[in-house]
Amino acid sequence: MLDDSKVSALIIDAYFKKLKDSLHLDAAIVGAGPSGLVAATLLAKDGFNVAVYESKLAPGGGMWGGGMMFNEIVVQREAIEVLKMFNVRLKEHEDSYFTCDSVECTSALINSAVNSGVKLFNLVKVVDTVFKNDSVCGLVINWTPVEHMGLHVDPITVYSKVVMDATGHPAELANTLVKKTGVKLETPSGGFEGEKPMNAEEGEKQTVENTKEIYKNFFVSGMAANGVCGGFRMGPIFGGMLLSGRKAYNLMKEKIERG
Ligand code: 48F
Repeated sequence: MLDDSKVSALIIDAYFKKLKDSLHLDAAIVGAGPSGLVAATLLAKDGFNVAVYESKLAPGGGMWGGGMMFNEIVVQREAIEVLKMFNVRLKEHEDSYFTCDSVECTSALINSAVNSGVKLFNLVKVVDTVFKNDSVCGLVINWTPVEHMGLHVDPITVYSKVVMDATGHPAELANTLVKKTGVKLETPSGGFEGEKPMNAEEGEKQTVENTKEIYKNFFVSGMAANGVCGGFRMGPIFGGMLLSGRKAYNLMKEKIERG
């Protein structure tokens, strides 16, 4: 006989174990778009304790819908080796362009992340950083519906050796950090530069160049990196996002190991 209370107890116990195991992390990544998922998966594969927080119900960010809801994406040759790690099928075209099904690609990234040991918390919105001794050392999290409904409920905190803003176009966390602390970031002006208009060629390069530690223990990847550092947007070509995720992985790994 099926016992409903057992079903509830199993869900609660499993979730609370995940939550409790995430109070002291090696890496806390905000946003489950392509750059955040690639970085998180590679770190978890190396045995680091990694959590990704995603405010929406479905992780995957801006990759599901391809370009204007045509669910195919373009990836350039330089990024193919990253995609191959996730077993995504690709179709090769002339001039070193590849396409893949955006639903297959997005679900493969999500599946690999969870399979590699990333603790993925959907419906959780990151609302702030924890800031001590002039460095970022954690995140402030709450349920997305609490934030959306404007309920007067305090969030909770998690600590992490490194934190990454992978929130895409809004670069929400970096923006909040600057507004609240006035710290100087590793950007041309030291402040939040803001994203530039569309220029796929420049944007693709810049999203990788701009992937870095912009403040102590605080990294940016993907479109958030271009938002903070003043790079161009690039539309439905995703090589830069994948390469940004891999670069972020290398930088964060080095930082965690250095201590
Ligand atoms: O935007 P997104 O896919 O990030 P990305 O890795 O990739 C950008 C591309 O998808 C695309 C593009 C390529 O040409 O320009 O836009 O830079 O995913 C960011 C994720 O972060 C979540 C958001 O719901 C999305 O899934 N997010 C944003 N703010 C928060 C958040 C927050 N405060 N807390 C938790 N999740």
